[in-house]
Amino acid sequence: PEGADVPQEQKAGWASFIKSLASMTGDLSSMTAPPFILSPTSLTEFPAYWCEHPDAFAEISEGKDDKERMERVLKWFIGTLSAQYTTRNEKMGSEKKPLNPVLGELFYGVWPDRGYGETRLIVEQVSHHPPVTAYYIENKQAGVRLQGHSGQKTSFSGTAIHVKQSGHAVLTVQPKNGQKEEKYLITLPKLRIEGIVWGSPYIELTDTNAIQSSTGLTAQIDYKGKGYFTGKSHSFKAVISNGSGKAVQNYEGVWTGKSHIGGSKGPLFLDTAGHKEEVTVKDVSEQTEWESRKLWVNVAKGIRTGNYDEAGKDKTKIENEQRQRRKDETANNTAWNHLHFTHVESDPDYQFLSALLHDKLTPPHEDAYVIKPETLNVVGRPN
Ligand code: HCR
Repeated sequence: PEGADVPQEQKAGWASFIKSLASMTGDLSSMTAPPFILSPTSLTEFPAYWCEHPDAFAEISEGKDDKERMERVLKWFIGTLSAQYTTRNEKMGSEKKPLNPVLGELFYGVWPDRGYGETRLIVEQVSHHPPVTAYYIENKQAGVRLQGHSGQKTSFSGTAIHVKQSGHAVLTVQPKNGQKEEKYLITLPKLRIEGIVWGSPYIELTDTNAIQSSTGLTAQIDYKGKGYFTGKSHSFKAVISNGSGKAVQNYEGVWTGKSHIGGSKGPLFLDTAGHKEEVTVKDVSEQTEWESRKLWVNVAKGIRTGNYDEAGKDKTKIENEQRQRRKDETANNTAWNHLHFTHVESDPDYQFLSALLHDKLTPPHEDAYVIKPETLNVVGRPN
């Protein structure tokens, strides 16, 4: 029945939240939702999901030729999906509403060297309305780095929330065998959030996304839920094609478990159900004021312990401070400066790589947030 998974005392709140979804105008992040559906984690932490298999990320550069490297990029990419889209279900019982980051919020992390070099993560919230998160992930020793940004446009169909992701990522690989540097443009899939009426939301990926390499190779990934390819949820089919659009290899399976090369009975391509390595983050006591876990410490504690009054009070305090900052900027005619990223109106990598795609993207250009190399070792914003 409707609202079956909603705590009794929050059923009315959930019903009115669903009602308000109908009039939402593309940005769900700033809407107030009942406490049972709140996550204590800010969206600035989500880019860490790109690298919970730091070994797969590092090993891309060891591929012997462009085809093998593209296959490794695909393997790493498919391997990120279960972390990106099912972690909250596993840890909190259902998808939850993440904390809406403030402008300038920062998140840093590392995956320690386990024989393939250290991987570093730098995240900055570069826009609040609409929310946009910029990130940079690099393993210097392995010669791989990922730069991207992420935003969402949400709409409600009556039963499901549809999320169109904006932004893209560019992966740069310096092959270990000395071959020329390669770039891979990664576009992002669409999401459907199901289970809303019951109060236990979960994500299904829909539609398609692409990985376009500067070598000419393309990987296209198609997503289907239950009842399409296999009768299983979270299914995908992927195909790697060469520059003339001819398929060179197919893959299929589920992104939450096993997938196979060729067809469903082919050799194992990947099993994503295994171990994932969470990012290592400094203790809150060692973080600066703009770092996510420090900034939200009381709100997160309130949500975790069910002390929603405390959570609400601190959230209001943070939001009021932000409002004041924006007012001051308008009054003083100053602009907020990003610490780690520079905004560019048109990303040259996107323009070049998207032009190589068979299914052309519209528009053919997109903006980007480019890491400021000189700030790579800066931690925290000077107050
Ligand atoms: C849609 C979503 C915020 C955005 C999250 C993104 C798209 C962020 C970029 C990551 O790389 C991947 C990713 C994973 C998340 O699954 C996705 C979130 C799921 C829910 C959340 C909504 C804004 C909140 C919906 C509120 C519901 C649960 C009531």
